Amino acid sequence: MSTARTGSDAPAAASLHGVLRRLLPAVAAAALVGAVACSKSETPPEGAGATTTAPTRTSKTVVTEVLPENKPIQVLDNRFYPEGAVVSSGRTVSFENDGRNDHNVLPFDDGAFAPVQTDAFHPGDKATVTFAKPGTYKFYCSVHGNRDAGMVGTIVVR
Ligand SMILES: [Cu+2]
Repeated sequence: MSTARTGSDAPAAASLHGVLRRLLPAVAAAALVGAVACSKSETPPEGAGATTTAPTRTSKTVVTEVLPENKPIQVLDNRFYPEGAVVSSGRTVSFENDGRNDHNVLPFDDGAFAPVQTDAFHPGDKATVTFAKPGTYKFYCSVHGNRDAGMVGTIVVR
């Protein structure tokens, strides 16, 4: 039994090796393309400690757009607009439910800011959140998503 087993395993391992060897150039090429795309979108400052590990970073949400003083974060069906914004510390950000559904605005990290609850945020409602300290505040609507998907936004407080 054991000899039959090793007998059938060996060719499988060998062919896997062959497959890997054939795939390797393609994988390397894909990684290279990814690295180029990454460095292009991220544009790391020259000589600012950029290392070869940089391409592994997924620059998914780099928030740079400053939220104008009188502009709210619109809460739509089903997204926040803008999805990300930079504000100065101490700023009160207003959230406006411009959708046709109830929504809420919950911090990823419980207690990071006072949440806007669903029963206080019907269509047409406005709510304000004050961000006292600098940091990155991610938020989501639990009615239409979670921390990983759906209605998710980010406010960067400087
Ligand atoms: Cu929602």
